[in-house]
Amino acid sequence: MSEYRHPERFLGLDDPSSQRETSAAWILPIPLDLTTSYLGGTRLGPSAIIEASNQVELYDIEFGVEAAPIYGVSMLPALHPTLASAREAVESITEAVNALDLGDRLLVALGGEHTLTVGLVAAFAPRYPDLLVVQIDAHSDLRDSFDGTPYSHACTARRFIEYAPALQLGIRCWCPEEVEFLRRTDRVKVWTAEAIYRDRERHYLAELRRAIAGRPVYLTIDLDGLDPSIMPAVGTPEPGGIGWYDCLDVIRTVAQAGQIVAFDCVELCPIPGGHGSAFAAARLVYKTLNYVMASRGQLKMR
Ligand SMILES: [Mn+2]
Repeated sequence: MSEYRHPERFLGLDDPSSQRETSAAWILPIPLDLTTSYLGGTRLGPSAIIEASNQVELYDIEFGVEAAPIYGVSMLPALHPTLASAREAVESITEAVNALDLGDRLLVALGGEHTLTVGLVAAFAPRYPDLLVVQIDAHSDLRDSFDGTPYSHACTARRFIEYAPALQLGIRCWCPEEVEFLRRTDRVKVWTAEAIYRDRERHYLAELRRAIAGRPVYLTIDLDGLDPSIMPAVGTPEPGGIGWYDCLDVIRTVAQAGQIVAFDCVELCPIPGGHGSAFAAARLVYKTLNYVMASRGQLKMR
């Protein structure tokens, strides 16, 4: 495995918009790639997103400004979890996040495989007792165990709902165990990718708003939740995913209806010629940052 490297700046921001102390958002690259089951390579996801971010246009038409320099984005050194076991990797992420002097800054984790979300939710749940997880994903990730570990990326949601209940959007792939679990749990509410696609009146956004109801939210974006036509570079591309504008609608609604305290963007698995996926991921992270900063009063909708 080659040494992990990524560019030093996010969105090409230079000083003073990227100073650690004054930035309202901190980017934490976590190049974890331990339990990936199909195509490996998610450890290269953070560097690809950061590199692509330097090509993203800073002007955001929804807000009518070059948004990032207004609130500031600083990049933290990459977090390399302990790799002794998946459980220890997750625990080391929680410890590292707990050691950050975040204040009320927004933490943005870039993965890396989805397992890392468990460590992050475990860090944030004690600070926000009413925390909800909103998960954009093709998979419900509710298996109790996979490939011999309860900390596989296929078990991500099953583990984090031990800390906070979840709203899942974009799901289109289940196993019988997950379907059965969904019948008996009240910890998970699902909007399938097909339901979102067929709901041309967007009633689901009002339901989502009601389900969030002002609560603190941890948002986890598994990029395979998006349709593979816009996001082919993922380990397990499933057809029929969320479209770009539907995804922005979801994230905008979540940011307005609740308070996003942290988010992650995971499972980018760079493939040759796949820079379009890295760019879409970088653009999605930037849009999410802007929606959160707008909800915090730092930007105004035009
Ligand atoms: Mn997934």
